[in-house]
Amino acid sequence: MPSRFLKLLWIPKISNNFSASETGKAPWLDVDNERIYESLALTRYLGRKFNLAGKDEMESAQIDSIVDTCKDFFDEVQSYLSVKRGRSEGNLEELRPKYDETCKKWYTYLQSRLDKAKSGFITSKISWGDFLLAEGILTMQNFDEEFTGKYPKIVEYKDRVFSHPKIKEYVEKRGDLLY
Ligand SMILES: N[C@@H](CCC(=O)N[C@@H](CS)C(=O)NCC(=O)O)C(=O)O
Repeated sequence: MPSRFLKLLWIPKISNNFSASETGKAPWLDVDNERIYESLALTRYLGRKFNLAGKDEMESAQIDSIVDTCKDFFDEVQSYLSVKRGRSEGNLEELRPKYDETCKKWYTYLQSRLDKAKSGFITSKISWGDFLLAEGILTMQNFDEEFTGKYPKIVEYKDRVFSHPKIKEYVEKRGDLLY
């Protein structure tokens, strides 16, 4: 399974050994005697711990909000992407108008948040939310050959996040991830 999921193994203490999971799901994060299940809960925890969770309560709320909105977006386009990836049967042409409309709505909204923040990120400085959104944009580029042409400013945003000095080397070294 050459996916981003396995890459989590690079990070000590994040595990995907399903048999050790009390919920039957991965990933989880072990910290001392505590265990955090759920990808967003553990990402949010790491964001707070490493000062990547917004400068105040409002910024933290805006990060949580846009991440939840992004999750809804992917739930809505799932049926199209799943057929596009060859994981399920379906008629791409029939699914395309709804997919296009959902993309337009979500990426127009994301662009408006970026324009409002003026920092190049979703809040006044880079946050865990930007990491998550950038990964989602890479996924869209991987599966929709028209995406970059349609949303060049959104792709610029992803490239800005990935060229941040603290993650640039990691992003370059991890290689292509088709997920
Ligand atoms: N809401 C959970 C979903 C986790 C999830 O579905 N993980 C998959 C792997 S990506 C899993 O554990 N699948 C095993 C199973 O459902 O049996 C999260 O975001 O952490």
